[in-house]
Amino acid sequence: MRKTQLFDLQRDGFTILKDVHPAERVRAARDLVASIIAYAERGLEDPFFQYYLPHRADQGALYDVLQRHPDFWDLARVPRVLDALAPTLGDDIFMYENSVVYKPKGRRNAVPFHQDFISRPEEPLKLIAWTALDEVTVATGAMKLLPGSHTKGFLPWHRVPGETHHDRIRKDMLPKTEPYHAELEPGDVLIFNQLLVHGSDEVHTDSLRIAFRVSYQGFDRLVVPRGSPIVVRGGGPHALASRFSRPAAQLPRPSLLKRAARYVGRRLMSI
Ligand SMILES: O=C(O)CCC(=O)C(=O)O
Ligand SMILES: [Fe+2]
Repeated sequence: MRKTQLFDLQRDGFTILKDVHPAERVRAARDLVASIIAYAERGLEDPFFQYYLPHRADQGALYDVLQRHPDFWDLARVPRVLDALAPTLGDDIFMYENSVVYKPKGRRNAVPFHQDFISRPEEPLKLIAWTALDEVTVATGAMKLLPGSHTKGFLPWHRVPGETHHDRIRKDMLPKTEPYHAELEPGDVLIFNQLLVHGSDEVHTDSLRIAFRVSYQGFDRLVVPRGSPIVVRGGGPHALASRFSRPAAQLPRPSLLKRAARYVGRRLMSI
């Protein structure tokens, strides 16, 4: 087993959990991803298109796979990962979004230095669990992490329209920290704070360097970018009562116009 330095989520902005998933689980997920990529590359219909983001096999991103393929639950809900999130997020945790990321050969597949969800700074903090399904080395495109960069808040950034990873940290504002290359074995999990500056180089190897990533949030405020909120741990009536104490009858009702639009939308969807 490769030796991994010890990193602390609070201090460094990331940590690495070794051997979280057994080999059979990783292999099953890896096979599933291969078939999803093959389907996406054929350009077949996406029955989920109105709820979830379309897969981008050309960019090495398959979105919202957990909602489409419940087998991913085995990777997303493992106690060791949730236990590592709990000191930061609390005991009630839900999934914000999830995706599979990989390095398609022959495509521009570099990921410039960025912080996750930088265009939504008003939202609650997210932690990301990045599960290696393949061996991850410098040669196959390991994530480059700037230890401690999460302590500086959101950094000045700019958007490059038309690029896959369009939002990136301004080069002159990057912390002058030596990047750590997170080399991982299949089944290891990298957990990082969304504020941690990270990216990865362009590589072209036969390994697709597939990873399954989930971003998680606590219950301070429920926000999801698309689809529905999905509770990953806790969230029972006791937690709801302690956080959402207003009687439902007192909540503001959506306007007549909104209710009418929703009704028409539902009718159209049932056609
Ligand atoms: O796949 C990569 O190299 C980068 C992915 C990334 O930025 C992320 O998972 O947040
Ligand atoms: Fe990222």
